[in-house]
Amino acid sequence: MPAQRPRPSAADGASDPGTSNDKVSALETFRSHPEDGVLTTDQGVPIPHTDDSLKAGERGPSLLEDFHLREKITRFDHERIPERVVHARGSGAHGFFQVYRPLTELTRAAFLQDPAARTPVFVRFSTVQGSRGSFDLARDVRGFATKFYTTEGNFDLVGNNMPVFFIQDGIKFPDVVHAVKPEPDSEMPQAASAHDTFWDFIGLVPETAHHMMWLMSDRGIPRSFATMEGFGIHTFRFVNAEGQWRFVKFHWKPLAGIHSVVWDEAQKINGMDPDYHRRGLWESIEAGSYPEYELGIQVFDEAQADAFPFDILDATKIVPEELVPVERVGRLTLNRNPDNFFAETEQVAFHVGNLVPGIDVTNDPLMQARLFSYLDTQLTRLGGPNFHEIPINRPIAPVHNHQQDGFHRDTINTGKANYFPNSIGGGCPVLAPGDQGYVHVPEMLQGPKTRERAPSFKDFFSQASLFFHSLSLVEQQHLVSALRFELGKVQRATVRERVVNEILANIDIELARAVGPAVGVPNVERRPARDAGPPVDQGLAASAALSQLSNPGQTVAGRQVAVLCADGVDAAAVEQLTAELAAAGVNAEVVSTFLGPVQGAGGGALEATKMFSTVGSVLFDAVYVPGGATSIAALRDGAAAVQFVKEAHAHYKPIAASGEGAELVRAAIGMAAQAEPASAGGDPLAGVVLAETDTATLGQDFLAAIARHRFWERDQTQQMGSSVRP
Ligand code: HDD
Repeated sequence: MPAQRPRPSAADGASDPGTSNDKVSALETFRSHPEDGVLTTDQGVPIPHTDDSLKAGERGPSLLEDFHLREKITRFDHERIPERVVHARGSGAHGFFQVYRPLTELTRAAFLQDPAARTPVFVRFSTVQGSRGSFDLARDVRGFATKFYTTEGNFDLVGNNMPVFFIQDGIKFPDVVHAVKPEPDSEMPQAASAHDTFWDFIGLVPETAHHMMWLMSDRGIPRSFATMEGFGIHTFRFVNAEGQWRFVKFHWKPLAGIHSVVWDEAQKINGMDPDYHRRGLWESIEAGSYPEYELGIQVFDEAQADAFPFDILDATKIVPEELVPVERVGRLTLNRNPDNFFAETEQVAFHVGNLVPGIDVTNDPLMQARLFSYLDTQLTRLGGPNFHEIPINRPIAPVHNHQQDGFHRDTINTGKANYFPNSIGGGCPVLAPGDQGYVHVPEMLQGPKTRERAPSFKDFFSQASLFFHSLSLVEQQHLVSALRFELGKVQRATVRERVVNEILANIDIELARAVGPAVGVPNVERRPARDAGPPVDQGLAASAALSQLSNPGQTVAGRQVAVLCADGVDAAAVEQLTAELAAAGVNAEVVSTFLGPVQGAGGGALEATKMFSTVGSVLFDAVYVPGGATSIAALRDGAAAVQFVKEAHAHYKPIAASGEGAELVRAAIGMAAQAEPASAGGDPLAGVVLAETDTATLGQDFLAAIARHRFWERDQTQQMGSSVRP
């Protein structure tokens, strides 16, 4: 029997491979824990290297003969039954995609040729870390997986809401996922990266730096699925009918802009409505405020790629939009909710290898491992090899082949000819003519069979710094707060210290100084990170596309406004404003102390659909307080309405008031101002639209404020980027 693995304690510095900067010697580790033995395969074969898959050349494709890679990924794929081992919590929607212009010169992909054609799609959004029943507003990466049911078969774009990934080679995927998921002894914490194992991994694997920065930024807590970007991440290839190919990166650009919540809201929303994102998606579609995204492409050739200051096969790197602009080439509209969650959202199976003629992969070693993993994991999750027959996975293109039998076979194959070639079945199905079938790009390969990382992958920090320096001051400040929160939850001082001095300090020394002292690392110093190569000048100081503030969007459709009312409310004013909001796709709900009819001052009634005891301001994007002396007196009597406005104000949200409603708003803001130290400065009335007597432009002004989303200038402390900016 193998010996039990010893439990290193927080004080067990000797066993911590990170206490010195020297590369960990396998022998030393073996000496300190001989009962652990050396790393082996499941067959007991010793493994000297588990960070790179076996490739044909250091930048070449992964090899099928890499039994260590396949065993490691296979074991990982089947860890969870029946929920997905990652991306377990998901929400789906049907829709369609339409291309703006024929992309014939770039690709022969059928669905990218005809602007009149609508290609059906199914999209599944997800969080990565949590279980199926976890909450939506975890600080996490969001999956953004799209299945295009094209006339030439299914194309799956299985992306995320961040353009880079934690690791460079898929062989490390089990490691990063194990590190971020709940810890194996206690199964804690759920859906959170703020724990020792995740940050231990980050400190020891500096290639994670760039993605870690995206996760700590506001991108990790999106306002909704409709207000986040999507990225294919890897470099793909477009191939045209002549066989000419170029590299391509895919983007989804949300028409509603890129918006997030603040961390305080996220934590409250998780308690108040754990289904916040799922509900938002569902209700927007039901209301006809369809989430929409434009497909963006960055196309470049080999010569350009060779000149970039990074390797396009490295999934921890972006191609800055300043280097290759994004062309918006089509639109995705999500317009139908699933009929059945399990049958569709749960059973949908995406696969990076679901490619159509005209789109090909590259030798990105992260992508290469994915090409194996998805189909493999789905064999277990969906109970056998026939899951492509489940309605949500079935292509609209006809399927003819000799695959047969297995669990849950739906198709009834007929005839005797179940092999190719055959004469007794008329030779059917025949091969697709060369100009119609899928042909892989005939790339020349050379190089020694090797487990190595190319030197061109070794600059781990330049783009992490570029990201940080591209953020606005307020976004930088949020990132600092997120790092303080996350590292503040890490119990082992050595882990915190390594992240501050080996990771953050290499991204930006001021960033490290802003975080270190708060998390018990007072002596901040830049120390070399493991295996990191020298920084490579990226040729630009900042990239505007990386800041959410420069992407406010083109529509406010889908936003939610709370209208605070009690009996005696100015119902006419409410009806007028909510009609203006509705025309822009904004949903207004009457919130009161009770459900049901709220009497208007001059007769008539409004319907309260929400009450203070079941909702909070965190579930809305903005607040409107209409007039009506009796209504305002009643609302000011109870603490709930004032607290509602006060909290919305503290979260920098747009607030509008008409008539006597302005009094309540002023009182709430006054209380908010008292709560903040006067030295915080700022403009508390920014984004507060008060129309005491003249309401002519109220709707228009309020909608403009909603489009801004947040008013950070209310509070000077949200601008204190000077302490983190270089
Ligand atoms: Fe993955 C699911 C996205 C790297 C292995 N992945 C999964 C989903 C998304 C992504 C959105 C959920 C799909 C759904 O909604 O059903 N994964 C990514 C992105 C990656 C990435 C953007 C890097 C660029 N993934 C990655 C690697 C591996 C996997 C390197 C393994 C070598 N991913 C899986 C998986 C999952 C999965 C274990 C779990 C459930 C499933 O596939 O069907 O195979």
